[in-house]
Amino acid sequence: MCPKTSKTTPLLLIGGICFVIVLVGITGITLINNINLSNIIRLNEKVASDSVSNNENQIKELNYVNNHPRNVYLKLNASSRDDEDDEQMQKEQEQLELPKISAVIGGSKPKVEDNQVKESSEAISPYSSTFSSHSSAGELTSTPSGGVAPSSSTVSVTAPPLPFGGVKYNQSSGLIDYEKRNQVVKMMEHAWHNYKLYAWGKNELRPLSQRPHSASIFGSYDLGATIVDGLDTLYIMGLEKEYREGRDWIERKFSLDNISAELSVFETNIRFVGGMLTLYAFTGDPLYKEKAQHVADKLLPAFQTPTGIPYALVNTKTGVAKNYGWASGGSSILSEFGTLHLEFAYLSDITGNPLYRERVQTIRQVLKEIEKPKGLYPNFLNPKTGKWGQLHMSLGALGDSYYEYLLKAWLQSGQTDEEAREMFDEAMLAILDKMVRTSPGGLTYVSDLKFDRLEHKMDHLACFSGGLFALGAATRQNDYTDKYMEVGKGITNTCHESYIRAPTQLGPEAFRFSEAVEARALRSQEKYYILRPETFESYFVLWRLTHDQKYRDWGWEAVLALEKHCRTAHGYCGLRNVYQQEPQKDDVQQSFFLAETLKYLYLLFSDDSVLPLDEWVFNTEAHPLPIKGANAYYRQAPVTLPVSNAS
Ligand code: DMJ
Repeated sequence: MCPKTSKTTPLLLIGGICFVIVLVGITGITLINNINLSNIIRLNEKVASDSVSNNENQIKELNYVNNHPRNVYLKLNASSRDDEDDEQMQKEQEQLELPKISAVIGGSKPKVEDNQVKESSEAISPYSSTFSSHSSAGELTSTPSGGVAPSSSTVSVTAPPLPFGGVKYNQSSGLIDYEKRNQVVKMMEHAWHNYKLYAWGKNELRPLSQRPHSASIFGSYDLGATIVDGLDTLYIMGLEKEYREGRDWIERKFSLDNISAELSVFETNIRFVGGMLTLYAFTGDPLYKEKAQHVADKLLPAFQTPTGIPYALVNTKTGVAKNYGWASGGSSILSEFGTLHLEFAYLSDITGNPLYRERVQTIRQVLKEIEKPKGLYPNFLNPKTGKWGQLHMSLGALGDSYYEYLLKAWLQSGQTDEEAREMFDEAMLAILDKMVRTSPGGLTYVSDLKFDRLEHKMDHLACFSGGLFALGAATRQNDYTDKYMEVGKGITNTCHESYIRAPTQLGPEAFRFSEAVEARALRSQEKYYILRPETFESYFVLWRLTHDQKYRDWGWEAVLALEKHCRTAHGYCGLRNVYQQEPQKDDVQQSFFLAETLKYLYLLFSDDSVLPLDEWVFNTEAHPLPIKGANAYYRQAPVTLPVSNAS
């Protein structure tokens, strides 16, 4: 209450006190409203999850090209819709009373403009879109609002119409585990805030010594690797303030011009090009498309070889490219030159410049036509002669993501790139036959093969293949579907075993199988754990495809282990020996910990409608890219220029 009057109290003072009281009241009400609002959104999200059928342990088939309801809808509504139609769709959606989910992703309002590139001066609001719930299976709805300041360039490619109303997409969904998911968000905040504090703009953080770290793959320059790699995870988690800090840094600081860095073509592609492409798909912000193209252009000189198979390293200033001295007589590495397809193909589609796709298509042709020993792909190929180097084969280091990109190129194309799927099936059948084995204790593993000799050793890196086999099974029904799924589950189980057989509950870099040991590292240089994501990636994929609770339980075990052994006051470190009770920490917070490890764990505890697997395909650094024909955020440029004009 304010006093009425007083002879001794100056009127001005009373007025001031009243003003402050009113101000505090208004602020309080606003805060309470905001808190209530976010609670309501969360409640809606929970209700939405609870209301759908939860078909436990059923494998979902992801055959969406012809029968995905969105595609059916798009075909039926091929002609562009005007604003009136949009309004109508909005009304229909309201009538359906679809619950909205607060998980934020996506970008500027998707709207059909005769599939044209549109000049626009409107601000892009990357937080303006929300997932609608399961009856529409993660369709993105948009709520235009003010937002991020306009970027330097204002060209944006509009997205196709979203099928509100008219289509009922009955996708079963898992529940959201809020408590566990929030824990992962807190881990991300801890990792990011400490990077920001001690290594901002540098590549990675050294949490123990609280200073920056940079690996040679980043060419000894400050490229903000953790920012570019981690930004889409922040976006998915809805950490808006942190996202904006990162975007701002990229806009103001990120450039490869005027530096003479010797970059890894592979690492730069999967982390920087891949990261920027995902951010472009999410937001439609042209900044990211420009940066993705800028980086990819710096890599192009590496492709100037007699075969078109690129070198491993390229200098950003001189364009001089070369291979690693240790790689089998000047060879390029399968997992490196074979892991460019998703990013380069998508870059061509959003820029209208076919050059990038042509470069990776050339690599594809070489690999398609070359003779493969026993149907297998060796890890080394000489870019000058087009001949294989040492006949070492692996689904782990030096081979891994090549196989991943065969399946995913097919998925990304909306299952139209049949050549890629055929090459994938041929390769995986050979691997099943020659490299996948079962241990005496019944553990399925995929062994490295050197010439004709099985090593009975599996890299942690190969643990991604549990998810890969399962995804291969879920996306095509054929003679090998059941085998793929069985092996996918088996490998994921084995990787879990490699974790729980260590006192830290974290898995070693490589593990072996013999009469004496199973799923355990034997050599000291195999016992470390560097915050790698591959095992959690498989938990995530298997969870999405089966809804078997054990995958979430395993993921949670890993969260607890990371918190116990890898967390420090200033970020997360790897471990030097997972078999010690109190292992020494390695003092490096890898950028892929933010890009992949925490993203997959977050998604593991999220609802299926956050990045549905029939709309998004993850690059090998866990940057999700949209699937053509199934995802409104593909943002394809309408015109593909003839190569002579484009290059
Ligand atoms: C990541 O950079 C990518 O997943 C890559 O394909 C292999 N290894 C690391 C993480 O372990």
